[in-house]
Amino acid sequence: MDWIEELRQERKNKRIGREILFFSEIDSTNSKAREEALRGAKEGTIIIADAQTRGRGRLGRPWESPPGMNLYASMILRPAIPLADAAAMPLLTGIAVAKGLGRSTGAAAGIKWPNDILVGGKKIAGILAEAEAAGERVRFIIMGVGVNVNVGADEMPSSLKETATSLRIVTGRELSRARVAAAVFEEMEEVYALFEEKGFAGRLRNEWNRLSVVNGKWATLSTLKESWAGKVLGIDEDGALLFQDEQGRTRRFIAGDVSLRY
Ligand code: BT5
Repeated sequence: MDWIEELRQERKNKRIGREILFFSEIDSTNSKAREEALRGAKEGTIIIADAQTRGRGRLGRPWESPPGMNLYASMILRPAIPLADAAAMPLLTGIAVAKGLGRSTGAAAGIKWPNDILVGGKKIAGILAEAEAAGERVRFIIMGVGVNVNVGADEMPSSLKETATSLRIVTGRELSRARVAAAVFEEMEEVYALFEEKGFAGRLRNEWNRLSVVNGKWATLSTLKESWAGKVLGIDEDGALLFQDEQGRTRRFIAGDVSLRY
């Protein structure tokens, strides 16, 4: 049985992954998921590709997506929430990915705000959220997840050698993509249900802060306009990152990139 069939069996009576559309090569699973969502695909439908030719990150950055070894998946979600609450979606997906990787492989995965998943300080997975609104409400959200599962150190492009890793590199063994994906989707099923029931502010926010690798550290936050250095206090109820500078002034950021100052 191929890994997609194994994953379908695993998810068939669930909500997240009840339907899985597979492509051996595609430009970007997020683009395909958006097309399918516009055509009315049900919540929980997942698009998976073996390879992406134009896998992307935030701000048009590329996501390396070689064939035959990793996970590239986009979930179609239709949460009944105002657009203003959609900022929590990538954060709760970060929780699901970090816990799913831990559960399926034992890797100690943490989150670097807003939603990089790191093991041993190196990026092992990334998340790309793209929402479509209908007035003030969310029509659908595409949650794209890329996980480096079996890519080897020697197969990484040289630009990523210092900053990226994979589950195979950190565990020293070849892993089943079906098992890793099933664990991530199962965790997603749980955090998403909790989010719908109770929102992000309570348990999910605590869980996020527990998994964060930047809390309590000195870091620099860069946006397109500025850089700001301070100590990370954690995320607030809206998912914004709180910083405190040397003078004790606090600031909150809703977007940007964090780099740790060692
Ligand atoms: C992300 O963006 O980390 C989100 C990546 C989401 C990828 C998934 S794959 C399935 C779905 N379909 C898509 O088209 N996308 C999603 P960002 O935080 O902007 O990080 C991008 C940066 O990460 C790049 O500029 C590189 O420095 C680095 N990078 C690229 N490919 C990588 C890889 N495979 N592993 C680790 N780092 C990578």
